[in-house]
Amino acid sequence: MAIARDLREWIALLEREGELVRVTAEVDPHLEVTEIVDRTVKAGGPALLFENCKGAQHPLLINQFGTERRMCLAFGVERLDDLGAQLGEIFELQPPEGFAAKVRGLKTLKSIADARPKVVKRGVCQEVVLTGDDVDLGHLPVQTAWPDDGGPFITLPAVITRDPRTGQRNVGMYRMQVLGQRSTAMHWQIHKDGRADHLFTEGRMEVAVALGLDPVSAYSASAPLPKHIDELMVAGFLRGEPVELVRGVTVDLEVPANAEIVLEGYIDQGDLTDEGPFGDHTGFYTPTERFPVFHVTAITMRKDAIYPSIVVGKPPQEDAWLGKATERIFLPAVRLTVPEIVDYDLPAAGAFHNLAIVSIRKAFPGHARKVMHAIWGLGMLSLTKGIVIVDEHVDVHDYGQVMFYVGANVDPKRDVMITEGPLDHLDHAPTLQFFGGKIGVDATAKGPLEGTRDWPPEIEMSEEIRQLVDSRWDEYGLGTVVPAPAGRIRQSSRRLLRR
Ligand SMILES: Cc1cc2nc3c(=O)[nH]c(=O)nc-3n(C[C@H](O)[C@H](O)[C@H](O)COP(=O)(O)O)c2cc1C
Ligand SMILES: [Mn+2]
Repeated sequence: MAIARDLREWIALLEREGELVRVTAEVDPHLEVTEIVDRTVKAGGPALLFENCKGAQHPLLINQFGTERRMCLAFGVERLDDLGAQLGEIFELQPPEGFAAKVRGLKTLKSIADARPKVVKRGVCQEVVLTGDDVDLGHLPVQTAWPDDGGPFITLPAVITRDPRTGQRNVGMYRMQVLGQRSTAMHWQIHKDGRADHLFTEGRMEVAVALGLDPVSAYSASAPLPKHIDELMVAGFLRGEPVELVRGVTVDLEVPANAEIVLEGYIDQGDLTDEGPFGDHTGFYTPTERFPVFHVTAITMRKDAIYPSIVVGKPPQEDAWLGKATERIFLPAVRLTVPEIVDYDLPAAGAFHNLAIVSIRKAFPGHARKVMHAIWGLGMLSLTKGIVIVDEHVDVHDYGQVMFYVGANVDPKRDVMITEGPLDHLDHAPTLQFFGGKIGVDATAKGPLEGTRDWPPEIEMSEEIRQLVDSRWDEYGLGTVVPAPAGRIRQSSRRLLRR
């Protein structure tokens, strides 16, 4: 499946697939767009291109990622699960045996070699160059999303910085509150790479912000990669084609050549502003906090540039699908360090850091706790507040099934672990910001070595009778009203724990 190479190709693809509606009526980016989008997202509706935004000179694209189907179109895959396979191939690369395996291995190596961004001379993102007094963020249809928001916020940016120690690039998605014609706040949270780059920089730091990228590059800015890994390299790998970059006009940074809009500028050490409040993906307003000021020295654009936005708020919102992509893409990486993990699910309703459901191949007493500790030590997953561990046969994406095992398999005194550690920047529940309690629930089957009485077998119909009923179904005259029994619950890990 073809992957869109820039935002225009992406919009054309969405239109061909019946996944985009153009709205010509004048709408107000102040609150009105949010209400339209909130209803559209929750109904599984299309991407929206608002062509006539009150007070602005540019159209606004929103809800481009708002369904599983669009997410698959963005990445050129049939199912989101296929996303993990691409990275999985790299992690599982073994010295090949036989010709076919060698060819496959070479292909994988080539796709890694081709992933690095490529610097080119010219890019459409610089068709229009505005500097000095011509810079005016007021021309963009920046949304004020919720009634108590502190102002308009740029919500879908790819913020490009450089680590002064290594010269390595970082790209992060950090919202930017518009403060005036030529300045914004930069909301990089305490655990993020852009903030670390800033802390290591003395004096002035150059920053570039790309808006309106091809969907894979835009996604990559939100991917929780280890600091030394360039998000645009991963984008190139996932696209199967390197991201092209051009040199900035007023900054010594490279920016994606295909961007609709680029903001170039700088942040001075110690130059802070009040940021917020902001109706956040937690479903609550995050209060005002001090964050750095970003001064814009140039806006470069494509002709007739399209401005991208996203609404976050009470889940589910569009960002739920960016999160699901991350969940699927990173499963092989998680398994690389914790191979007994079969699958995991971060429910959108848990705002991603509140709850992780993890299925494991349990092999020894206390195994569930080992996996909890591993997750609390793993990249951004370390911020997870609650973890539920289930046996490998449980479908972690079926929350009813998970609740069944949490209810049935758990002795709260024995199987619940309360501990503490770092928490998400935005979590308002803990007594202290950034640090507080964690809960782990072991909902696996237990054995005598874990101090239980005899564990009863789970109810299952015999295969013989299932087949009999299958073969006689038509005779009963029930048609298809009665659904086939849900997936068979396979043997649980309790056998392993029995001596
Ligand atoms: C729509 C959206 C908005 C986000 N806004 C912020 C934000 O304002 N501040 C922040 O630190 N992270 C935000 N994130 C999460 C970061 O983009 C994510 O943690 C990413 O990994 C950061 O890049 P980094 O790991 O290079 O720092 C947002 C994510 C999404 C999908
Ligand atoms: Mn990063």
